Amino acid sequence: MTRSTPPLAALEALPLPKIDRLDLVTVRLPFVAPFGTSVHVWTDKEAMLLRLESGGVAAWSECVSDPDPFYFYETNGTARHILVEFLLPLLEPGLPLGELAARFGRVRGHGMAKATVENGLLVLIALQKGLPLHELLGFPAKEIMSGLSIGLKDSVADLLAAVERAEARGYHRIKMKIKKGQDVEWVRAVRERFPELRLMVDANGDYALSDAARLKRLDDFDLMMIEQPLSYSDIYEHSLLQKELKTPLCLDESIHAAADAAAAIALGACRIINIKQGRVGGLMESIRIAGYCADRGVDVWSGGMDETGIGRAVNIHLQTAPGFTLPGDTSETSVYFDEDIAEPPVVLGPAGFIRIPEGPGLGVRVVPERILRRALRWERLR
Ligand code: OSB
Ligand code: MG
Repeated sequence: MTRSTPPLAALEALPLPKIDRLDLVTVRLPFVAPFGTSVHVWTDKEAMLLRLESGGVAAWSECVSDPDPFYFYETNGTARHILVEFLLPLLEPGLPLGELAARFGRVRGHGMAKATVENGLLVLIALQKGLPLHELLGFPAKEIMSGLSIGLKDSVADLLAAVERAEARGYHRIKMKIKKGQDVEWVRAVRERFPELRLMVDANGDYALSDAARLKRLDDFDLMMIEQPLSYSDIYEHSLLQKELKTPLCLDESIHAAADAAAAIALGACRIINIKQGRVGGLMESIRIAGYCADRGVDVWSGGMDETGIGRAVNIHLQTAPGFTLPGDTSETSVYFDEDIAEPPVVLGPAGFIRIPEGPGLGVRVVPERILRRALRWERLR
């Protein structure tokens, strides 16, 4: 039953290093352009970073929550609360990572806060062993597929221009955001202009089951999938909708853990799953879900939270795991930031692929001056 399930046991057995110093730093980076969705328009990235230091080695990790609860219930504020009061006090030198995950299990939900710690520890251990993160996870390097998420635009002309730029750049697939009243005609315009494009849409939960007839019209456009058309917490109604549609549904917001993926698959609520490592509680749960889905013929891809170079690199390493068969929301840094806090930026290679950053840990270098310049808050916890 667990054919593709990779050896998580090796990761669960890793002993925690002794943490000499712990810092939480909140940075704000302006976006190159506002990012519009059916739930909110973001104009900058406010990210909470965790810095773990052990024996002179420092690892950075990014909490993927936003300052607001418009996409997901966790916020930078709730994540800070959960980290400081409940998760970080559970760290203990020598404790196996799997036992830490079990201790974290007592805290219900708050996957983004949990992921911040688990991912940071994995990066720290990788750095200490001199291994690239993907190698510590147990997966060989490979070229990572690219994908771009295009936000809601003010006009069809703007949308077509954005798609044209992305297509010329070589992205492997393009996702466009939709919302009620900005859907069928907008998708039609893109499809007519780009008949061959690998195209999908993301509604971020804007529709109700009573909109099924409208959503069914999207079947005409050969979309790879429709992401989270119905409510952010729903699985059941997606299963009813999927029966009505030819186009595969993909769940994002509704999937918080392997158990949700199992329920969604059993109910036929989707044929594809978007795994955001933060939303599901970290790299290990992401690998578990991807393996579970692979065993059942369900494709998965890595979502994104318009992360800085730290979270972006985590998503890239994750995609070496078995099961990540589709291009994800892994785009070039320049789509979001003129200047990131990590180097080098993500760029697309000639065939649209992304190379895994080389070197131990994430393979990217966090630039301290840039963090200092962008820091809203710097809190030393230990
Ligand atoms: O629904 O996938 C989403 C960004 C923020 C919140 C939710 C979503 C997104 C994206 C952008 O679509 C993905 C990215 O480029 O990182
Ligand atoms: Mg989504």
